[in-house]
Amino acid sequence: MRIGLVGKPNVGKSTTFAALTETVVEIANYPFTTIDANIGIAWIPLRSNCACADLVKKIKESGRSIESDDERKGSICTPRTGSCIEYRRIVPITLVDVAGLVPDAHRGRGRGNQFLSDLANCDALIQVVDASGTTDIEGNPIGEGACDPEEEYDFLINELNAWITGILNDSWARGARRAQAEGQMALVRYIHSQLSGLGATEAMISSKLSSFIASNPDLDVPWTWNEETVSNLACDLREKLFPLYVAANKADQADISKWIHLKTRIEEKGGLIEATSAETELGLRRAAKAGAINYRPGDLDFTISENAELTGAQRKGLAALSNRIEEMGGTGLISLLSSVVFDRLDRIVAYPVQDESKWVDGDGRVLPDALLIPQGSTAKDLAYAVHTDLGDGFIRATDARTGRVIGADHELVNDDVVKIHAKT
Ligand SMILES: Nc1nc2c(ncn2[C@@H]2O[C@H](COP(=O)(O)OP(=O)(O)O)[C@@H](O)[C@H]2O)c(=O)[nH]1
Ligand SMILES: [Mg+2]
Repeated sequence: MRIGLVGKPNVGKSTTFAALTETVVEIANYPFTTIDANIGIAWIPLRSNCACADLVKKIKESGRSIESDDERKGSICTPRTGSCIEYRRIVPITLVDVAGLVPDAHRGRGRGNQFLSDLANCDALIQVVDASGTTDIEGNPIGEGACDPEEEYDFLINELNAWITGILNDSWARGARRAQAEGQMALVRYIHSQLSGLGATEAMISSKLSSFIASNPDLDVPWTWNEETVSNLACDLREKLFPLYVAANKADQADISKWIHLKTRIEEKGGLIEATSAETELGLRRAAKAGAINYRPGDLDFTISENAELTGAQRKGLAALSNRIEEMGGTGLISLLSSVVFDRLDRIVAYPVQDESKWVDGDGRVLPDALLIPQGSTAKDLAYAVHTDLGDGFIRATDARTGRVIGADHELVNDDVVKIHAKT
């Protein structure tokens, strides 16, 4: 799972990235602070309790005792990555802080080409916009309310569309001619050859192409399509390739009237936009890292640590952060990321194990992996998500909750615990 943070310079991408990954990256108030794409890991809590809660129940029912650890508040799993406290399991998402983007980046302006290649492998994009409108379209500070977040949104969509249009138009007539002799599948294959680097699949292209043709009944044969028609197709493909969600950032400085238009527009089309304050999240993460407060990713508030030694100024700073998140109902960042992953990209969690009765791996680690897989994934898909060898050698699987044997095509559901049997 890979999510790209995109947007014009100076909207708070690097701050968002730093907050979510707790990695200290350069953050400054001028364009092009981010020289190369930063890639990091963001942690999000699963929406349901970790399967170790059920394992605890299972063990208790069988009359065995459990070694408990007060700090874990009941959790008994041993995550290979992330953590689990009080059955709240935190899992990784790859996050890319994409280099700043300016209008006409698809023509190579600014760091355009870097931008385009950075986002090629992303499952979804989160566009960070400056809801407060304090920076112009190229990211230069200009004072409050002088720039409209809607303009930012439109420019980014236009850039993405222009990029894909450019790729398709490159040799459209020649590529589309093949369809004359070989039919629509040949056109699908041509488009696929052009867009496979961006993560497009033939199935995805085929379905988008069919619906595009169906909704434009007056279209002539593909090899005669003009640039505008190809561009309209590119828009449809872009929506599928790079679903785009929006963080209305600097919301701490922006009242809703500044971005309500954009919000209405996006929500009318079924899109997702949420108020965020990356700066607040970063402040909280750093305070938590320093041991001053108790604050976990996704929490809507925090408490001051019992043994924290704070100066008056630090207490004041924390009180300000506390006011902000009370007003906003959290900083919005994890909530947005979680909606993208679980509601929009329809990820479910599955726990592969090697021992179906103890729910451990070969080293005795309890529920070591909580993998996010697309809804509709089969047992064999899960095997591939663990390791190519496990997928290639797949024989059958066992549903560790019921003990039933399941086949390669068995569709998994959220929270499944699965033992995979494979030839090695
Ligand atoms: N008030 C406020 N300022 C923010 C927020 N997020 C970022 N900033 C500030 O906006 C400026 C640009 O941030 P940066 O993350 O470098 O933007 P980027 O160019 O998009 O990566 C910095 O001065 C940040 O401190 C926020 O949520 N609220
Ligand atoms: Mg940056």
